[in-house]
Amino acid sequence: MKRIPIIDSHTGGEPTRVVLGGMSPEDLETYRRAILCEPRGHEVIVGALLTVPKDSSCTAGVIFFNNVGRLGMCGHGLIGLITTLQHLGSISSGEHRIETPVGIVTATLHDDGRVSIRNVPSFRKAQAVQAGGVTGDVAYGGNWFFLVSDHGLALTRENIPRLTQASLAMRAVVHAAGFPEVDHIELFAPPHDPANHSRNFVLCPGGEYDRSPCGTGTSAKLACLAADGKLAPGQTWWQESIIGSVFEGTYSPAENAIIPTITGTAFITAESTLILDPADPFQFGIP
Ligand code: PYC
Repeated sequence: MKRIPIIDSHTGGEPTRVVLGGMSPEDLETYRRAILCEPRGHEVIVGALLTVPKDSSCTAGVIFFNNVGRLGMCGHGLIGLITTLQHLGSISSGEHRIETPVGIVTATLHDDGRVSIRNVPSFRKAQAVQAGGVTGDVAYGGNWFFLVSDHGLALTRENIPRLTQASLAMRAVVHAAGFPEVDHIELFAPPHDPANHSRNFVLCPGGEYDRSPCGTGTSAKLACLAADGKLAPGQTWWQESIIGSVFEGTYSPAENAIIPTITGTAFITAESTLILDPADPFQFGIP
């Protein structure tokens, strides 16, 4: 029997499954779907494999993965990871450097349990790209996004199947338009709660939608707002998700980029050990 210890959490409704051991990064493709997907989980979960950092100034390294592959960075996942490390008694309040595949992210664990992540440099690559009847920006926030406001769709939970189909179609057109790196689509509309600035719907690479406002997506949004002169350094942006959860975003300027800081809260939901039985025909998940 193979045993993989995990801790589950959610950040703004979006689940993170931290893998504490039982495998190395080289094994990730073998166990990726076994860890995340049915029958032990579901397609929405983002995995976070703890690794030994190459940079000794870092508290930990992490590789994020989902139902279809690896992610460069994951904002909600990093908030979940920090909360998990606190739950384990491995860290306390203060700053912690975490090594991700796209660079070092500095996380601050606040005394009240909130976590702020100072993300990798984020920037807008292309403005006003025409893609199948909509116009949007291509931007990077640790992952690649196509950000659209003129979609004409209602950002409501009842409309999620339609938003998903429309976003999948947009992604195909954006790829054909010369931006094959875009793996997330982010749709914007006015917030439902007037305390916030905006509401979003984020399609993830594997066809699921982010329940949280998406940390890397909010970073990409801040980069576009900064490029348009619509948000000043240090000013707060409140981003609401399709289920109403909220991230707080600010940025500081950098060369041809911004450094976003995203704040949110995660909650631990389970401590568990996954068991892979060689006699189980679905030990590696349902293909
Ligand atoms: O929070 O950055 C994020 C994220 C990416 C995919 C799902 N969540």
